[in-house]
Amino acid sequence: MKLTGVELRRISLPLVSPFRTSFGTETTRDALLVRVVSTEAEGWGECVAMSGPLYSSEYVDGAIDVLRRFFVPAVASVERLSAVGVGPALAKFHGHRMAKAALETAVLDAELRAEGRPLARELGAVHDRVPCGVSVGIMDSIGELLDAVGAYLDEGYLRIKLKIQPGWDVEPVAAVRERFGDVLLQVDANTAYSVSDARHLARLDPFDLLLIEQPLDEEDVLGHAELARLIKTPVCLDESITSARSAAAAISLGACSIINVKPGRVGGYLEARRIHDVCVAHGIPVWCGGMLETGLGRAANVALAALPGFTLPGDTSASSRYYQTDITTPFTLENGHLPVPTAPGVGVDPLPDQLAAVTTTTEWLPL
Ligand code: NPG
Repeated sequence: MKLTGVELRRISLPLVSPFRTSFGTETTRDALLVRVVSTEAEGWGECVAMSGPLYSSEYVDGAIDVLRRFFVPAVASVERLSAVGVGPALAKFHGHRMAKAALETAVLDAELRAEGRPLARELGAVHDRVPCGVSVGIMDSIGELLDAVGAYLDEGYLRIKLKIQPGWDVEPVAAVRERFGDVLLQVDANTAYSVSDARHLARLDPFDLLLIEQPLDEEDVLGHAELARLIKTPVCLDESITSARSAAAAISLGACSIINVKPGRVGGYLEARRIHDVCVAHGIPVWCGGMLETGLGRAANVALAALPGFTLPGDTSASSRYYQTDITTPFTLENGHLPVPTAPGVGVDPLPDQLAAVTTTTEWLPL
């Protein structure tokens, strides 16, 4: 494949309700879309970086800069580019995995579209629909939280994830358990605790949670191993897992018994599949995380979540959980599941009017 140009398109979509985590509150999804144009086809990738470096060190302006200055020129110089060649072409550049993932996904999408092959089949998917959970942000009151959880359960979500932080943990979990019985329930701390909080976190043990996600700092892998020995709730890692290698190390150290796979965090769908394979080999369940993706990123995440090792419901919610109007045909929940796209590539296209309405800037990089 020969690339003829790359478009960097920034979009801004209002969320249907503010999403509060231990690192901040999002009211609008400020995101970057990468479109590659080749002689045979075009392809799309969604960059999951946020406006500010709060979830990880990456942020949208940084992603645009590194793509424009380093990554796009590096792939432009590759003869006969294919998706598997993107990682090696960018390997000399440190970090910026979300930006790398967006470019690799766009190239992969173009390649698969040109060959008429769906992403799900390419990755090794074995299901035609995936079970869906929903991530529920921190709220001002328990009453507000119970209303939100109740509404999501009424819509059919099969698993609830509660965002927690010091001061908002045992009480909301207890309230949700009491009101909604044995619903599948897990919590996500986004690094808000330290290992000295182990005794406090053990107070979550009686609630039979599926997992606690990333309680400690992303670099504190040994701390997670220690915590895992002190609490009964299974420890799941998110931010700490940036590659198949770091997944293998965390598993070997006993730092986690479950892994959240987010393709953007790990540099793309090809590395995400390698993490899946490492986890399957170790008997570690995985599930697909979410970063408030539009329909474009969601389509690819749903394809990944259909691999055999994804045995827990993902943060792969319906479009309506995030946006009044998505930029693709909306994903809608059917009995708690989303359908795996079957069309070539990521399997969905941005709707031109919707896309134009939310675009804030576009930059065309001719090659
Ligand atoms: O459903 O897409 C979704 C959101 C799931 O909670 C969710 N994502 O830490 O996993 C996370 C969190 C997140 C959202 C992180 C946005 C960073 C940005």
